[in-house]
Amino acid sequence: MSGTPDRDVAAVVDSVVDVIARSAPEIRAALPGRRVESGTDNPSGETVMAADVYADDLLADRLAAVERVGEFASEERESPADVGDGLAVAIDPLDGSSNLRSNNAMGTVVGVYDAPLPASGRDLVGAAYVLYGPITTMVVATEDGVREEVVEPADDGVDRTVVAESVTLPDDPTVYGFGGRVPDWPPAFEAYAREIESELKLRYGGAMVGDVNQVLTYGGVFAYPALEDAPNGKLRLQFEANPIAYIIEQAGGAASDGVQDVLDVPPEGVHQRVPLHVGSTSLIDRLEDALVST
Ligand code: AFP
Repeated sequence: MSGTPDRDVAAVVDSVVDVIARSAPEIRAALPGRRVESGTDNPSGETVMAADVYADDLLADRLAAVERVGEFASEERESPADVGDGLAVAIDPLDGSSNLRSNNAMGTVVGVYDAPLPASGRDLVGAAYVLYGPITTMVVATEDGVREEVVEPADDGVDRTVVAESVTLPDDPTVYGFGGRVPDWPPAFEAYAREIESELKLRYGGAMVGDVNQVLTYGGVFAYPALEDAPNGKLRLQFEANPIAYIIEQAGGAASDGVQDVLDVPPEGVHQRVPLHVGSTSLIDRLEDALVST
């Protein structure tokens, strides 16, 4: 798998992103009728909504059929599936599905790795997220940079319009959003949060993709930190943290688990969790200073 010629890698990433884009209008259209719990939990022990199942099944079938995709893994499935020879694809099919009942933002996250899963973030060759907001947008990161597209349904499937060719975080940070409950934040993170909240505007919607997109658009910091009772935080390295870290770093920002670059976190398990802090480099540097000084 590793050492795939660059031209092949780019073509496979394009094919994977095309599947995500073509599926987005169908996933969005399926949401209204799937706002109920499926009755099952995912491997992380979280409630699975009917919409999670729909998105996962749709994307699994289509991504497994992409030429030169050899491995597929999902936040909703116990272990990766061998689907042939080629790159590895890891997805969170519907991020923020708890927001479905309250009709708030949700997303789909995908990472393409040139290594067997679980893989290091350094093995990512592409990543993307779809944001189901007032409009459907898709942010795509490759070695060439980050672009934003508007994705709309069309008679023959989907209309994709690139609205920003080279997305970078603004120089001046504006917003922040921190997950978990304040009483569960370790003291060092709480002290950092108090500094940040005196400087920036709170934007927290409960879906990582929506909250990260605020940071990408306006500059700032998003974190789902280590908690007193969950030292590895909540977000999954393979499906959420690595792809988001790759996107933010390709856009000129930074991503940390509190101690090191997220992309350097050693992969130990497919569903391993990791504290995630991403955004403007200056704010991530301050976070690491705050956490390592304790
Ligand atoms: P769901 O997919 O279960 O809604 O979880 C979303 C998520 O994984 C991530 O998108 C959010 O940043 C985080 O959880 C929100 O967690 P809290 O509900 O604890 O704030």
